[in-house]
This record gives sequence, structure tokens and C-alpha cells, in this order.
Amino acid sequence: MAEETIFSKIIRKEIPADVLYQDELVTAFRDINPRAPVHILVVPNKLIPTTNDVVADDELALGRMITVAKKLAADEGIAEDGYRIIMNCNQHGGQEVYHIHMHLVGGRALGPMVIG
Ligand code: DGP
Repeated sequence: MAEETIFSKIIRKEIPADVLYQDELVTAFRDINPRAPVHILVVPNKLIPTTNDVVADDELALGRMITVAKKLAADEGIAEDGYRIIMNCNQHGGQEVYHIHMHLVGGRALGPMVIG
């Protein structure tokens, strides 16, 4: 059984967060440390620690994450100019919170993808 992270508490509304969207599969909230004018995290409600742990049964939630990101990009007014979607995995991917999440980042020109 994977260990819960702060994101499970946000999903259950046990700690505050700027939640923009929630349904039976996913939750979206603003990143506490935004790297751009728009920086939203879209997470599955189910605890999946990393993308290595994804199974076929998760495909509905993972697809929902994309459609919710698309909706939020439109709501935030960044759809036309564009944005970036990022998922980090494990140490080399720079993952800090072990509950998979999609970063939706935009609101300025982000430049080429940097691999540091
Ligand atoms: P990653 O490096 O991909 O695991 O990104 C984790 C992100 O989670 C990071 O951008 C900061 C954000 N984050 C961490 N703790 C909290 C929190 O308690 N609330 C919110 N809203 N965001 C958090």
C-alpha cells in the first residue's frame, strides 16, 4: 500500500488549496509554488505514486486529466496562446510528490523545453 501524500488531504478537502475542479476521478488545484502566471496541478483522486505504477484500469482517470487540463486552459484564457503539460517521474524526473500529477503551465512564452 503506497503512502499517502499531501495531495490526498487536498482531494479530501482536509487541508486548504485553491481547488478549481473536482469530479469522481480527478481534482485540479493551483500549485503552491507557481513557475508561471498559470500553474495548475491535475491529479487522479486515486493514489498512484508514479507513472511507473499506472495500470490499464487507470486509463479513464488519466484521460480525464487531459480533458480537465484542456477545460482549465480555456477557463484561464491560455488555450489559444498555448501552454505546457508536464508529468515528472522519480528522482531523475524531478518528482517531489509521490502522487502522480500533471502540471498545466502557461500564461507566458515558456521557451524551448529545458532538460537540465
Ligand atoms: P513535482 O516536482 O512534479 O513532484 O511537483 C510537485 C508540485 O507540487 C510542486 O510544483 C509544488 C506542489 N506542491 C507541493 N506541496 C503542495 C501543497 O501542499 N499544495 C499545493 N497547492 N501544491 C503543492
